[in-house]
Amino acid sequence: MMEPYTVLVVDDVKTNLMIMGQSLKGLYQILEASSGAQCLKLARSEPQPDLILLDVVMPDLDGYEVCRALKSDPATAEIPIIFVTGKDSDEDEQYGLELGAVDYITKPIRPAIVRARVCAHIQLKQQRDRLQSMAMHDQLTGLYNRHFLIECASQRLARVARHRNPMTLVLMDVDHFKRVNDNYGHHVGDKVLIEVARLLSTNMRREDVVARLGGEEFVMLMDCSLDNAAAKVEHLRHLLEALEPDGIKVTGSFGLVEASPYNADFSHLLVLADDGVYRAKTQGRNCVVC
Ligand code: GH3
Ligand code: MG
Ligand code: MG
Ligand code: MG
Repeated sequence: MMEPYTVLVVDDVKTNLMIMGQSLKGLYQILEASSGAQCLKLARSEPQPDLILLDVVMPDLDGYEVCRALKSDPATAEIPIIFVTGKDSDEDEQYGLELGAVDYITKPIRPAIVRARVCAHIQLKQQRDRLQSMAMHDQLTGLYNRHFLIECASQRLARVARHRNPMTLVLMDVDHFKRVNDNYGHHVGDKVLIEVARLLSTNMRREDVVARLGGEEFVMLMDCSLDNAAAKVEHLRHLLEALEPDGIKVTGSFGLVEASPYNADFSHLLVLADDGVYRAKTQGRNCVVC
């Protein structure tokens, strides 16, 4: 049940790698590194290890330096590190923990202790991953939620301001959705929202962000100019019209706005996109307004 979790074991002595590998066998996927440099390389590549067992005394980069490097890089800072080392003074242990390690085990290696501590920390990691995922996704549709959207948008908008990357924000509001609930019930309304969400996410590129802002409103962040986005969204509008989830005709009104270095504030962009949606509604719905 825990197989998908990966533990990276780092030690310059082969026997140590073997003993630790043996003690975790069957519980986790094991990766091995025999130097600090190799550890950094594996920690930065996909799939990322879920935990690192890290020796301290190694030629070249020692474990403390490796830990410092991992903790200072946002891409690896969250990986739990357990030191497994012969350095057994209180000062060493305190130093290791202050560098950000979650635990400190002294050699000689006791396989049962290594296993028990790894299991405990992997369980914590599992819980944290679950909470993190819940905090960023919408429960009904599985899309990103408003909270994540705001975080992600501010990061992307910073890139727009700094590097002039193009970005277009799309707001979509399902037309007369209240009627779906009124005519078919809330449960069917929910199913329609799930189908609409699936259509949006399967027709966007991987780099694009698709989120449920709330209710029957969806936001997409597209890494392209307004013209390109408008063409894709027009296609999407057709697909939505043709979807007919549960045999119900569903359409949407779309408002688009392109971000620029001078206009890179998410809430302001959202107001402008909402204005587009409002105009789409007054123009008879089921249309795209830029
Ligand atoms: P318009 O074309 O002007 O947008 O009309 P509308 O009916 O879509 O707009 P309105 O804002 O009046 O209604 C939105 C409806 O969406 C009302 C609300 O009950 C429904 N709704 C919001 N969230 C959910 C949900 O999670 N599930 C279901 N089934 N309905 C929801
Ligand atoms: Mg060593
Ligand atoms: Mg609405
Ligand atoms: Mg609506």
